Amino acid sequence: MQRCFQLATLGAGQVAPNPMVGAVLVFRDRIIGEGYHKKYGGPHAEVNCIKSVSADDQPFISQSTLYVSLEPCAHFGKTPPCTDLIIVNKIPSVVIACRDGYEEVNGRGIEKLRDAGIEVTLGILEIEAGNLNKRFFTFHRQQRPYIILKWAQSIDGLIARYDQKRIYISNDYTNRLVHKWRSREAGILVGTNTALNDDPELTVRLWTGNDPLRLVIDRKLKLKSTLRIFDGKAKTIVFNELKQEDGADTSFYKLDFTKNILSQLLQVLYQLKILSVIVEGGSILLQSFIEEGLWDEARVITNELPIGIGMEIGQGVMAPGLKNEVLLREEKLFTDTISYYLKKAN
Ligand code: AOF
Ligand code: ZN
Repeated sequence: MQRCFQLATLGAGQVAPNPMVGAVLVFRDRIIGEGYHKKYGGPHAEVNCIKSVSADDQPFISQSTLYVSLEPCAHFGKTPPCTDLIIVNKIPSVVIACRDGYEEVNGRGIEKLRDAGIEVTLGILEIEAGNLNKRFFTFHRQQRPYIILKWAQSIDGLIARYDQKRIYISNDYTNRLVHKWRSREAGILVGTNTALNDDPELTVRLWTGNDPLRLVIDRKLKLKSTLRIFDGKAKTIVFNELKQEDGADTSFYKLDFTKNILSQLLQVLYQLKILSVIVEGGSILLQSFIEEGLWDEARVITNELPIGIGMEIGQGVMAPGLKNEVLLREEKLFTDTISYYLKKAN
């Protein structure tokens, strides 16, 4: 199963809104096939696994055990059901890490296998499997994207200057890591002032991978089209109260700003099948996610250099304050410390 997870992870950033899935076929303690879901719309892990079996080993398929990190699907989606493939290949035993939370599947795959007389073992490394596809499971269970809050702060807890001049807090190594993070998420969100003052591009440049969908809140549509987020390098959605319009590079979604906008915004993202979103500022927007308990993970970068030497930030905008957080781990990248937090379960 560990090997299934390793394989599954190779699909990171390529398979959303599908989950990452890996499969391994074992005959008498020997792996005879391996596969993973490589690309959205492409063959599932089980298909690639069975296809990988060499001609010499093919006679053993019907005596092997299939390990798979997610319940095999039982529905016709972009591809035919994996359960049928398993049944046709007469695989006698299937070991599954966890159920598929997608309503089209959700237990039906397991049922179908058992009905066909296949021995099914469920729940092997289930927690790890849940973590692996935390975005997918949160999306289907909570009907909203998985939300990651991210910010960089100085050692005295400031994230921006009062005079709105852009400052660079995290170092080059951390910036590269942040681009890797971006490549793993389906959407990236900033507030109006961050888009205006920092003029961020919000793309993946220091890493390879797909750009997330750029998301910006701009109630009165005051952001100029010369800003980098409108450069057409990736698609941008503007949440506003004035217009609704679908464009090739930029789309506009109307929200009711007299009501809670975060829940409306997340509803739109859910409909667009955006599995995850990384919120990169500013402080007010980040804090509103925290206040409403609408977050799953926070990644806080702290530049450890003393003020005056490292950043000369002076007085500025205070970093958000987390609530109900658990510190998962910390890592050091040269002058930066990166703290990973999870929100406590309600
Ligand atoms: C599996 N093995 O490797 C994956 C599964 O549109 P489709 O046909 O690609 O189906 C997508 C759904 O299938 C997805 O929402 C999830 O429930 C399941 N993903 N299932 O048996 C796989 N990636
Ligand atoms: Zn499948």
